[in-house]
Formats: sequence, C-alpha cells, structure tokens
Amino acid sequence: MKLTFAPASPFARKVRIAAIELGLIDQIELVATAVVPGQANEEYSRINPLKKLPVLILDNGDAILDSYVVVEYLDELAGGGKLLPLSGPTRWRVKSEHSMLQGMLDSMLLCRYEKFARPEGTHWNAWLDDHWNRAWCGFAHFARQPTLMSRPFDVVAISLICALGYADYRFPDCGWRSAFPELNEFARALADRPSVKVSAPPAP
Ligand SMILES: N[C@@H](CCC(=O)N[C@@H](CS)C(=O)NCC(=O)O)C(=O)O
Repeated sequence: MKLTFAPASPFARKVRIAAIELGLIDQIELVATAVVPGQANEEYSRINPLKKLPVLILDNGDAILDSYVVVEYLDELAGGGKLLPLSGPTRWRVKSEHSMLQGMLDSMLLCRYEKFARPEGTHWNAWLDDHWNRAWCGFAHFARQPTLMSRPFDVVAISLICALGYADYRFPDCGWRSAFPELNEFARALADRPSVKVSAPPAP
C-alpha cells in the first residue's frame, strides 16, 4: 500500500499514527506529495479529484480517501474495533467527536490558506476570525470533557493530538496551552508516545 502525505499535514499525520498503533506501518510506503492551493496538479487529480491528501492506494490500485475512511480501513485490516468501536452508542459518539475534530482541522487549514496563500490585500478577516473561532470552540469542548485524560488512544485522541500539533506548528502564538491547561496536560502526557513523536511536524 502507498500513502500520499506531506510531513506538515495533520490529516496525513492522523493516518500515520493510526498505522503505527495498528502495527501496519511497515506495509505502507509513504509517498511525499505536494498539493498547493491555487495550483493544478493533474497527475494527482487523477488519483484524487479533490486534490487533497492523504490517500491510501491499495496494491490493486484502488484509492481510499479521506483520512477518517483510511483509518477505518486500516482498523478493519488490523482486526477491527481497535481505534473506533465496531458498534453501539460509543461508535456514534466517537464518529461524531471525530467529525468535530475534522471540522476544526478544516477550519484551521482554511485560516492558514487565508493568511498565507491568499494574495495580500484580499484577506477577509471576519471570515478568518469566524473559522478560527470554530476551532477554538472545538478545543474548549474537548478541554471540558471530564474523561479527557482517561480516554483510550482511539481515532478521537489521535485527531486531537494532530489538531493541537497543527496549532503549535502553524499558529505558535495562539496560546492554546495557557487557554486550555487540560489540553496541555493531555498533549504532554502523549508527547513521548512513539507514534506521536515520530510523526510530529517538522520544525517551522
Ligand atoms: N477531509 C480530508 C481533508 C484533507 C486535506 O484537507 N488535506 C490538505 C493537506 S493537510 C490538502 O490536501 N490540502 C490541499 C488543498 O486543499 O488544496 C481528509 O480528512 O483527508
């Protein structure tokens, strides 16, 4: 299997952490892929018309996307029920919490693109603030969870680590650690976990 990825991508990081946790990383070749907003990439668009990464390309050529679906695929490959529950109310809670994190990451990426990819003079600050606020409210939601520190290292915990890591990487002055000490404790407790450590974004 091949995984298209970029070292800075929080979505690709989620899949990498999942693959390591599931013991499947050795079966996956990481293929560094550049996707730049505003620039065509016809070759990659044939793999994913949305031009987003990551995509898992199976040995038979089938493409699996997006990051959550790839994690679900890998989880099933590893026997099932390891990073997300197979059934019952917990499954739907985990999927919903993951959707919230996915939206938070989408909003943070839009902020990043708005700030750094959009031409100077065309920035829409109200839109940027709105999207940043969505991510921030999501962080507040997870910080309030009484089970934060005791939850399993599942697809939600993995995605939360990736969202916090992305905030550190792209918005180092945003102050999430002081605003949400519970999340700071959560991130510190997991910082030395091998899958988390090895997948950390490169130095900015
Ligand atoms: N929902 C997708 C989101 C993936 C995504 O937005 N990836 C970013 C990289 S971190 C990307 O490919 N951006 C390029 C673009 O949108 O042009 C997933 O979970 O895989």
